[in-house]
Amino acid sequence: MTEGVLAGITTAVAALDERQSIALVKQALEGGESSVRIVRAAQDGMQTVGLRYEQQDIFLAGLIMAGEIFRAIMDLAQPGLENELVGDASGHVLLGTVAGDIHDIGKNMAALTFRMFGFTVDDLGTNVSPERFLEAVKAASPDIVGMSGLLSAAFTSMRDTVALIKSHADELTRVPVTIVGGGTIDEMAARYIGADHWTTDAMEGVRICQGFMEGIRRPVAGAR
Ligand code: B12
Repeated sequence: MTEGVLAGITTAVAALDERQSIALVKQALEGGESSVRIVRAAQDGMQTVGLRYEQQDIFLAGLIMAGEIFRAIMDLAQPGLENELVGDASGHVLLGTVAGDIHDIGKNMAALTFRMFGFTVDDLGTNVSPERFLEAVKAASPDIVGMSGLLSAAFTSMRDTVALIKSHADELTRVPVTIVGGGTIDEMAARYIGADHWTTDAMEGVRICQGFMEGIRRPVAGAR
């Protein structure tokens, strides 16, 4: 039954049908469905919204509507996410949506997921310039710099940010690992950006960073 409800959520979000999206999310939650799976289903619907926009089947108002629907779904799913996503990783993440981009739904989800797994997150907000990232890296010495963005133009901002941080490595007490995220990033974009890691999924991003933190904590063989 729940697979059908999840598919219904994807379809309702894609159709920008707020009432149906909310009704199905409530039904899924009441049926004991995982909040992670519910949010993933909604995220798939958002991809279709993007395609509809590209094909000029919907316009800017449709994107705005999609954002509102996703927010409403997150309000319902968040308590469940907080129960499901638990971990005791520690590590400090500096996070922001890069210059020129104001998409923040994914960034906020990434922030929530990192926090749920025990990371400390400093969220710099949206439209964050490379210089602002560097300034914050110098001030806070984070383990990880996470950059979010969905626009093609954001890939250039990500590339500039990664390059600026690397070019100041000798002034930093710790060179942070860099990870970029966003549903429009692919292998080719990732290669262009040059960050250490990339992902289109917040959970996967957290796992990558957990692995990185474990790696730096593991004592070197033979060391006292
Ligand atoms: C909703 C939406 C909007 C809303 C955003 C609301 C908000 N507050 O964020 C509004 C209406 C503001 C908007 C505006 C625009 N948008 Co828009 N938008 C979308 C849409 C439909 C969904 C994005 C979304 O929220 N997805 C759901 C979230 C949860 O997914 P996500 O972001 O991928 O995040 C997940 C992972 O990627 C990951 N993640 C994200 N960041 C990070 C970071 C780290 C470190 C980690 C580890 C993980 C991680 O975690 C999340 C959960 O798993 C997309 C379509 C798409 N394919 O994405 C278009 C899309 C991104 N928009 C697009 C466009 C063109 C625009 C506008 C230029 C439209 C216009 N003419 O004005 C403006 C740009 C404004 C700007 N300067 O940024 C295009 C971009 C095309 C391109 N390649 O450049 C897209 C792809 C639509 C399309 N197919 O044409 N948009």
